[in-house]
Amino acid sequence: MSHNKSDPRDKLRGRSNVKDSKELLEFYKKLEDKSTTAFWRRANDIEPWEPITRYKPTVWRYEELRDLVLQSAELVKPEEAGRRVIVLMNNSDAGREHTSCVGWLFSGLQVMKPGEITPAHKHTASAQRFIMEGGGAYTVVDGHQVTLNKNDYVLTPNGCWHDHGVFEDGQISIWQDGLDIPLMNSLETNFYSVYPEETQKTKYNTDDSPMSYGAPGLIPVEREPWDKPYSPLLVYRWEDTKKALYNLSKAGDGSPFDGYILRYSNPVTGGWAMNTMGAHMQMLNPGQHTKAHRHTGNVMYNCAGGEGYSIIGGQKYHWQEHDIFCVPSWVWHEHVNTSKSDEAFLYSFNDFPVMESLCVYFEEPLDENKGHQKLTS
Ligand code: GTQ
Ligand code: FE2
Repeated sequence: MSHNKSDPRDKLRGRSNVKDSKELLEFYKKLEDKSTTAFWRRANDIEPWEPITRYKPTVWRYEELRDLVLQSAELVKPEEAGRRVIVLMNNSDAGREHTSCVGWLFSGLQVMKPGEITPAHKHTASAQRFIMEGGGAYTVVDGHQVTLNKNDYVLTPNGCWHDHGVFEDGQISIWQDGLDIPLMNSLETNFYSVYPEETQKTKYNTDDSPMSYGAPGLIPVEREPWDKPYSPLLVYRWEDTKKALYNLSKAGDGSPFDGYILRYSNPVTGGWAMNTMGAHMQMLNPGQHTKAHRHTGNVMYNCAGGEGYSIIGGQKYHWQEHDIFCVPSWVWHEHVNTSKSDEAFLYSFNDFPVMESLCVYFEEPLDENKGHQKLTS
């Protein structure tokens, strides 16, 4: 966290304001020799007045990436690559250092052709996937096979065995993976194992998870009570999500910052579907321009339909279907649907569950200028 800008508040009592002198510089050298340092030399950097993200708003345009992703499918085999994924990296030193798309979130585009599989494995990192293209794909999570179609949202909770594939009669499939790999590596908690066989044998009927837990407000009673620390619903179908958004739009005004927005939740607890990452789908009405706010926590967006732009940190970033962009911690943002006739949909995933469980989720609206940012060129 580098805080090089001088802030007039740094002159206040309680801030570090020590001038270097010859004696002090000699003293600092002696400290360094003993693996120590003087707190006041670093205090203003490590105690910023407010969060200073090292990540930059970044856009990944699907038009530019799609061909490269498809090329990867010709160049390497998924079983050789382990996972054939093109990683999205934040346009910043921190992004490259941590293989991060923003903050502690990793993301990449995974492609699979009909008949291909990704070998079974598990890791401490949790994963979620947003299906951008294709059909006739599936994943197997701890023996539960889940079929996947466009705009479905699917979970691979931490520690679950998983392998994926596309059926022989399916279509080439591209999905956006979101994992907490940078967080797990920063916490130094990341374990990885390979399954004894290339793929898991499914242990349940295909789609038993959505067929058991996918009906709104209804939880099966004939099963063992669900006691795992993540959602028993492993896939959230686009047709259900879309219907729920249109219904929500008839129920009221929605959020001033996000339009109509739904959280993918654990149907048993109502909480987040997984412990470290959450996700939303939101809908903006034709012409809607939301108000700006900012919050701690990092967000990766994927336009699930429609077109518009977001103003992030005072700059405009246009998006259309399947463009991906990020909003780093504590950066102002607002969204605009530029169509006069069609709704716009934004899928997003985030690290809010981490922020909330550590009691460090903070949020504020922009008060000035009627809640809209001034554009900086
Ligand atoms: O599909 O299991 O993008 O383990 C990165 C790591 C996907 C996966 C990624 C993974 C996977
Ligand atoms: Fe994985």
